[in-house]
Amino acid sequence: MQQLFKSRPTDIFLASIPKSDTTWLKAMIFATLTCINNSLDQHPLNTHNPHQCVPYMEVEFAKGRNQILEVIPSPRVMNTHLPYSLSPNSIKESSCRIVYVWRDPKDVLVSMWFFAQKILGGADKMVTFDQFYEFFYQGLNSYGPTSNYVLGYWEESKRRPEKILFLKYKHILQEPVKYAKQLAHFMGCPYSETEENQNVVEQIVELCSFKILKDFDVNKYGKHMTRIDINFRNAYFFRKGEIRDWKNHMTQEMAEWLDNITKEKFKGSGLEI
Ligand code: PAP
Repeated sequence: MQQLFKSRPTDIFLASIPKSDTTWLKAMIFATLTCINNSLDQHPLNTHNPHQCVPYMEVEFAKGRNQILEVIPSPRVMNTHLPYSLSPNSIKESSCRIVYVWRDPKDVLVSMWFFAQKILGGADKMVTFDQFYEFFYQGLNSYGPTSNYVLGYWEESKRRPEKILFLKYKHILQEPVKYAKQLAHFMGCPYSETEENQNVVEQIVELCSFKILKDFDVNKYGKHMTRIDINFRNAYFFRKGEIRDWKNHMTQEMAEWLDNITKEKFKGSGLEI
């Protein structure tokens, strides 16, 4: 992928640590780019899971299907879970844009644990929450320790704000319309005054909301990835969609330990939990 992937200046990448909110941002970015051509009650998101609408770059490469990425018309939207340091140089060097979404690592951990339980199935493969916490605490997480990961994107977003838009899950949840507008502006397709007056932004936010997306048949009963050993149901990408669910799963002490590591790593960076 490092050698073969050629980024286009118009590309938009969604980057995140898994379980940070990729599904929602995929829906928002895709809906923003396609709302002009679709009435929202007939929009493809009514019948397609957001992961079917926006390809996952490294999975396409891993499956040898990278040609699929070549034929997507511009502007292409893709997601990646790669740390910034491992992104292909062509992404770093081109004027393409990256939307990064960050979530409190404690909520990422909880979300990841529930997801892992569902996809791995059989009790023989299960780890307890406490074991999972221990791995996470040591930085043993898919794609690496979360603090190092996020700092890579954070530092670059400070250096090149025109290239990386750094968003936080909790902020989007609190003010989705504000962030939907910021997202559209960053992607180079701001809403027109007419669209704003017609409440297009509010309608897109509603379409992409947890409560609406999760109830579409495709997201309740569908599948979009097939692997013999792993069971990926679309429903697994919609669990609670809340902040601070960690309070229901870890002790205050466990939370403080994780926060202390994060704060220590973030020291001097300007980034806060
Ligand atoms: P991925 O990295 O495997 O693609 P991702 O979408 O980043 O997963 O994370 C899933 C989380 O986003 C789930 O969080 P939870 O387990 O704490 O509930 C999921 O519920 C949440 N999520 C999915 N869609 C939405 C949405 N439309 N609004 C808010 N949260 C959402």
